[in-house]
Amino acid sequence: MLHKLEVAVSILLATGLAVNGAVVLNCARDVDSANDEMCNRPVHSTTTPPIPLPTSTCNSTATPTPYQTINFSNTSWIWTGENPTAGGANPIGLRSFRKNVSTPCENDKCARCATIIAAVDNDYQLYVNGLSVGNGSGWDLAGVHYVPLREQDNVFAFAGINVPPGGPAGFVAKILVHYSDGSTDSIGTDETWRTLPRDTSALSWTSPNFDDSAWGRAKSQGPTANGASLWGAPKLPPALSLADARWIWTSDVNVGDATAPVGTRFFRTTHNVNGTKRAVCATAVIDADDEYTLWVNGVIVGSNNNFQAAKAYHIPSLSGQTNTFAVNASSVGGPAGVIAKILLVFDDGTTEALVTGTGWKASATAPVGFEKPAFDVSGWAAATDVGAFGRSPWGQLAIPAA
Ligand SMILES: [Ca+2]
Repeated sequence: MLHKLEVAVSILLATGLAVNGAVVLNCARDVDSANDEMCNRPVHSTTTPPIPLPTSTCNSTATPTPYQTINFSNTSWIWTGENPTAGGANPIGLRSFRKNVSTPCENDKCARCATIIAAVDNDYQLYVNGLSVGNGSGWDLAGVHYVPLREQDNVFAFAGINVPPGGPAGFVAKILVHYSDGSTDSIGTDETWRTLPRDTSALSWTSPNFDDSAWGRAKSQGPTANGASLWGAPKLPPALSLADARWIWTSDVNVGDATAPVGTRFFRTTHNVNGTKRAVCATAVIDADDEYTLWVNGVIVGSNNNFQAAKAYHIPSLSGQTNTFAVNASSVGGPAGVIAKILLVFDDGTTEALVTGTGWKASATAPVGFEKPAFDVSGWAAATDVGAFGRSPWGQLAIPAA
């Protein structure tokens, strides 16, 4: 039996998602039942150490590309099969789903990063090669996650949690693998995924070394095509939100100005890795009024001249420690601004967002080669903040879907 205070705590914890970083079981309904001891336990043994990525042996020949939108085509909602009726009610609690993906690393084609979209009834936590890389809730709107991969063998592990009052349970994901030569593969949830029809909290099941060969196969709860299952096709979020980025320009423009001098301006930021982790790849979303070119480490990422529509890019290869992003942007009339977010992915599974703001450097003039990492920006001023994302006349923009 739990005391009153403990009951209150377990109800507080019964949000189904991260508490101090650990996913907990959702036990509000059965606080006095025999399941008490299963409540509020982490989804896997926290003693499993993350296994860092080995140093790459593969040349990366991929170049930055427009972001490749993924979708849930050819995937199924899956669960354990504890209820043989697809879309039927399932027990409350945590279930585990694993997929081992082995791809040869040869001829400079090796797995490097992945984009993952996922949705669930009700909550999920995502692990890649034992690294906790994200979580999400709900079946209407997918989550998107950017993760580092090992070169050959990768294990994708999802904890799916059916929260009180239980009812149907389903999980769907699509994984887009980016290779070092610029090619891609996609892997979706289906009946090849491994699962067990019970709680696995006591197992180190998120570890890449865990042997799941004795596990059974997931059971389809219906395809993701609209109308073909209980949940249908989840909506996709933007590749990245720009909500916390600022419009910037040079100091000849003030916040909210409706006009700016016609001309080209130059912007840079350099990110240095903190600690021993290494940067692997990145996703960028950028927009400018009126046009821009974006570089990473002196290499062109892309350019555009439609201020009403942001563009997204996949940056397949970063330098491990220091990465420089440079933008030139031109205003041909009316207001002027640049707004961007760049999400860096590190080899320990963490990510960090760089957003435009006064931390960027800006200049009204720049010599040839200003985009090269070695260029000295010490004479440049801080960029001028000309407004929050959403300000008039740019509004919410059209941002490519994940
Ligand atoms: Ca449910």
